Amino acid sequence: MNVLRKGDTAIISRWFPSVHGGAGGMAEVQRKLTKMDCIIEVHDARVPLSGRNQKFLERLRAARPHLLVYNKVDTIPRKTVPYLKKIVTEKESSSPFPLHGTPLFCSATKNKRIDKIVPKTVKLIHEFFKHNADFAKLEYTIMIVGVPNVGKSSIINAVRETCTGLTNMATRVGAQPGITRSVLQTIRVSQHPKIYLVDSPGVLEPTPVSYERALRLALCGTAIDSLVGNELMAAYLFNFMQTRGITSYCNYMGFDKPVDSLPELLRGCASMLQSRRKTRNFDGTGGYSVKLDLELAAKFFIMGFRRGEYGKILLDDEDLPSGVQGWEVPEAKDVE
Ligand SMILES: Nc1nc2c(ncn2[C@@H]2O[C@H](COP(=O)(O)OP(=O)(O)OP(=O)(O)O)[C@@H](O)[C@H]2O)c(=O)[nH]1
Ligand SMILES: [Mg+2]
Repeated sequence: MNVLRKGDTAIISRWFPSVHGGAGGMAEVQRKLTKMDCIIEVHDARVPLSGRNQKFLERLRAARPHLLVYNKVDTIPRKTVPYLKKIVTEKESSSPFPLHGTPLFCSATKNKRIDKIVPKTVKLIHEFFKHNADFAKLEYTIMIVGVPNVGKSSIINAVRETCTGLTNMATRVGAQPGITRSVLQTIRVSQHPKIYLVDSPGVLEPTPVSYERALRLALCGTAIDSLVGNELMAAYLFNFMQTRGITSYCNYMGFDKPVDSLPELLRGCASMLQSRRKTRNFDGTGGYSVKLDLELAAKFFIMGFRRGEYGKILLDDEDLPSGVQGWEVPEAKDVE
């Protein structure tokens, strides 16, 4: 899983395609970046290492203050956060352009640490430009960048609500990747100091390091499911859970005990959902066969993960110290 063969990178990069803005979108973001006072890079806390586009970010950090934000912290065990901060900071310390400040872990939908974003950003801007005598500003424009579906627009809405009390959505949010289609108008999120946030489409293509990392990103909804394939994602998720002894899918899927293989899981799930697919027989008889809909079962299994039904699960868990688990699962309930 970890070693990419020739051609694999091309397949993987198709999973994160131009619908998110592609080269045009990236160029648009880069053009706008030169006018920004700061960049907030947003990631999904379940994959704190898998989704970074290192080259782009290093170039960026040389020119602008940059805050690294991990959103959706509600989806990972709270005890892993201090370790993740340390792991990310250590990995970045060898970069020619190390991180500005410490990464912030927050949740837009649960309103966790959203109130820290504006003060942290203003502090970073002041530190970055402190030797620049021309830099005396009363207002700041900040762009939010990141891979698709990590919650960039949700963060803008949440910051705006925290700072102004306005609860209507200033920018559209959705569970599919590619909701924000172009660099949008600036949205004022704070009056004192005057701060404008600029939303952007999820144009940062992750650098594909391995199939494993690409599949983790896909499980978090940053790719187009139909291009990756639900059964491939389900196979990865099942293997991930099985190797860690996570069996919390049983309640959600109506199993009274863990299953041994993916086919068993998908067949059991399709039977539980009573989902069958009618397919034409190509044997000249003109008849039809009815089979269990395993594709739908795979989607259902993945959806359970995305909705947090199996508990809080950190996917990039390899670097945690031994004895610290990357998952926290609900108590097993008796199946009726
Ligand atoms: N669990 C959880 N879900 C979140 C959080 N923030 C956002 N989401 C969900 O993540 C999905 C994507 O949110 P968006 O704000 O549209 O993400 P985006 O990065 O702007 O996406 P694109 O514009 O498509 O690139 C939505 O279903 C949100 O409800 C969070 O803190 N926790
Ligand atoms: Mg968006």
